Amino acid sequence: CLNGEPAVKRYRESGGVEALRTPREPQNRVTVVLGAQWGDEGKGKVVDLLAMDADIVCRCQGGNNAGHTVVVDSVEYDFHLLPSGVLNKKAVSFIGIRLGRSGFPFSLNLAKYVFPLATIVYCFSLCSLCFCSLGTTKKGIGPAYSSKAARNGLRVCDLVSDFSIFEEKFRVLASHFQTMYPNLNIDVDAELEQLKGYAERLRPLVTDGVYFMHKGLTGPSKKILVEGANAALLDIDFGTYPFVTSSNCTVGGVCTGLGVPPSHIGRVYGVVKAYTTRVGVGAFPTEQDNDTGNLLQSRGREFGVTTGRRRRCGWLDLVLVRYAHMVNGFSAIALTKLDILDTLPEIKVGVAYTVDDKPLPSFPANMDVLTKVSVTYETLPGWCCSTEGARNFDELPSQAQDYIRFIENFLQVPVKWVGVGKSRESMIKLF
Ligand code: 2SA
Ligand code: GDP
Ligand code: MG
Repeated sequence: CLNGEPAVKRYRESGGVEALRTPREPQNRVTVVLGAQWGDEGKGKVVDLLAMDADIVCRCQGGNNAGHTVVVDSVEYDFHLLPSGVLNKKAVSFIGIRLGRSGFPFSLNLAKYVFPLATIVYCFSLCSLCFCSLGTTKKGIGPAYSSKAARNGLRVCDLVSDFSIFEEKFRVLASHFQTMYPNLNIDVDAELEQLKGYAERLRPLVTDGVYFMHKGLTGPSKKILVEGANAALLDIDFGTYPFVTSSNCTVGGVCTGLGVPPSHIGRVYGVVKAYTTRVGVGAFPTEQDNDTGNLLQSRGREFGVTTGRRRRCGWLDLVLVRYAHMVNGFSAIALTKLDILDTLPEIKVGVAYTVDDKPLPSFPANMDVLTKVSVTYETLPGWCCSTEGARNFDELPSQAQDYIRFIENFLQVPVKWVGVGKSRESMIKLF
């Protein structure tokens, strides 16, 4: 106490208290890119574009269930865990907390190593209430996040600290899971040997995420980009539960995943595909299980990047995107894959839901209700010509321009980019 006295005196005399009480604008803010539907909207491509002049590119949630595609100079890259901005050599790539406070992805993989076997991943891929399939990627996402909530997860900060303590915890945990799942056969010594090797390789790459982000946010001007994985309707809290992933894929996940204060959240860009896809199971009101769906699937090459599963396809559902906007507060939208609609003579857009002829005031939280909704569509004329070569808004056919304006008007959010092909160049910037 006495030691601190001179410091307190100096603080009082300098009038520092006044300075502290004066509201200050946060210095740097993060720009966030989020999926606004059920994933695979083209987030990777948008992140790659924005990352060209970023200083830091971060992943904040999810795991290697994600598959983000980036096409540069005709080379296609699929990212699962690494941020899609990794192609910019000047930017530091950073992977947020997952199960631990240290900035590295390993905590998730670690949980997977604790429950490595098919039995457990399989158990977590079923709904515990009715045992129906949840359509997961079987990458261990459910087990990892369950372990986090059960507070028995081993974290990356454990791995890179004293390995003998880590080993002790690992053995206890392995025997706990062997008791829970008698068929589970873990070669604990072999796992530990492998993990020890990983610990050595990862230690130099691990940092305390909170300090790292704080430094980036409060130091000299920096462009910081955050890449959301999965999407709003797969969010564990706001998505189509239980057919969701286990993380928060909406904007709150940025704060909890990176330790970033909300005041440092800047622009939030929602990525919206010009139609809708869903990989896995669960209600999908605008799904077209017909020729239209097949056309979108084949023209859009809609296959899962991680599992290779065929994606279900349907019309753009603006009720759903508006709901995603309510949760995320999009500053603007990147509308991708407009070119996939090029051959359609008319295009439908879902604008309202009814159940038993009664309009629903909001996107239903209850999946039994969502399964029953009838969708009211607006039909817009197609353009029946290629948009692939368009490089500015004026070069798009007038019907395509109207389609974009219709979306903006419905959502009351501006469209900032329009995608007309896979490559970086085929992203039209509107403003
Ligand atoms: P999980 O594995 O526990 O996260 O699965 C839970 C639900 O989340 C869905 N999910 C996804 N949806 C779209 N894309 C994802 N990534 C891959 C891709 C998917 C793939 O980019 O194509 O390859 O199949 C992704 N990851 C998870 C999943 O389908 C479940 O509905
Ligand atoms: P993410 O998970 O949101 O990053 O999306 P994915 O990479 O899983 O799926 C999007 C797919 O669409 C990838 O194959 C992209 O290369 C592709 N893609 C992205 N934008 C466009 C676009 O505007 N037009 C076309 N034709 N393909 C696109
Ligand atoms: Mg994807």
